[in-house]
Formats: sequence, structure tokens, C-alpha cells
Amino acid sequence: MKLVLATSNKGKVREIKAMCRAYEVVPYSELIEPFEIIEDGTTFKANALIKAQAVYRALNDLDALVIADDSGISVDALGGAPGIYSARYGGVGASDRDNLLKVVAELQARGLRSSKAHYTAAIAIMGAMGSFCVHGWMHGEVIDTPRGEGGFGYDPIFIPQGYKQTLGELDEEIKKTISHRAQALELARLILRTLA
Ligand code: ITT
Repeated sequence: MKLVLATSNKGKVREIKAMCRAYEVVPYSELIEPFEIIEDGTTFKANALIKAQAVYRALNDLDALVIADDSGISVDALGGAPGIYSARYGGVGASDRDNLLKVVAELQARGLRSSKAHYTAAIAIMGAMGSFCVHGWMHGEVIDTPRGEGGFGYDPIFIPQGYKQTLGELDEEIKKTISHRAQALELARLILRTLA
């Protein structure tokens, strides 16, 4: 079965491909011209469904099965920020590094070196049969010193519960089994199996 990914984030594409080896996974930009999707929902779920629906409609193919991922990190000491605004925490057009450094700066502004935090992923599935959305979470802490080059986004400052290294330092095989995205995709696979 072919799954069309409604994302422009290369880190997500890499991880979702690695976690869904039983499927042919194709980023939508390989099928149609990529376009801007206004993510104006107020929850991860709403934004995942917005992305999945926008791409499903644009593909104009009733048989398509589209997967979208809306995700982010919530830092306890920052009142849950950046949350659904994780991709633009450092401002419009901010890079992953800018976003991560903004979290570091906000921790330092509060005299903190670390804080409890968690990642959330909402995975939406959309096809002719309708839409579904499932979630996954990964708990841990953020630190004020980026470590490692692995993963993407906030991974160099995130230490998962039960580990000492950041996701930037840990082998990606480990992230693949414990991440918010992995948990959500496990549920998504149950839905996909019943659709196939
Ligand atoms: P698409 O909307 O095209 O999928 P995006 O990067 O804009 O790409 P989101 O709106 O879902 O995606 O924002 C998610 C942000 O949260 C992303 O930019 C990362 O900075 C962060 N993030 C999500 N999952 C992550 C992970 O597994 N590791 C590190 N950072 C992550």
C-alpha cells in the first residue's frame, strides 16, 4: 500500500519511512508541487487533520491514503511552550537551531539548567473512507546545552526518561522505538491494517 506523507520536514520523512517499512512511503512533494498549508488549528490533532486534508484534496486521487504528522515539544518550566508552535518558536522562518536556542535562552532567563518536557505527535490518516487521528508522547527533560548531531529539531537538548544521553547522541534505532512518533505510528498501523 502506498502512503503519501503530507509533510515538508525531512526529519519526519526519514523517521516515518524507517518506521513504516511495510509500506511504500512517498512525500507529497514527489507527486505534486509543494504548497503552503496554513496550520491555524489550536491543537496538534486539528493541525494534523488540516495538513492531511489539504494534501488529500490537492492530490485529487480518491484512492490516495495520506498521512500527516503534527508534533512539538512542551516544556514544563515554560508553561508548556512552545507546544503547537514548536516549528516557529524562534520566529517566522526560524531554523531548528534557532528554535532550540530560544528554549535554551528561555531556560537561562529563568535561572534554570533543565526542565521536564515532553514531545507530542498527532498522526492523521485520511482517505476516501474518512479521517482518523492518533497520538503518541515521549517524556523526558530539556537541558541548556545542546549535545549530539543525531535526530532533528529539539533532539540535541532532549533527554528521554531513563536515559543519560540526548536524542542527538542516542542511536536513532533507540529513538525509533521510544519516540512520540513511534508510539503514534504503532496505533496508526492498526488502522492502516484494517483499511488494506
Ligand atoms: P510539516 O508541517 O511540513 O510536517 P513542520 O516542521 O512545520 O513540518 P510541525 O508544524 O509539526 O512540522 O512542527 C514540528 C516541530 O516540532 C518541528 O519543526 C521540530 O522542531 C519539532 N519536533 C517534532 N518532532 C520532533 C522530533 O522527533 N525531534 C525533534 N524535534 C521535533
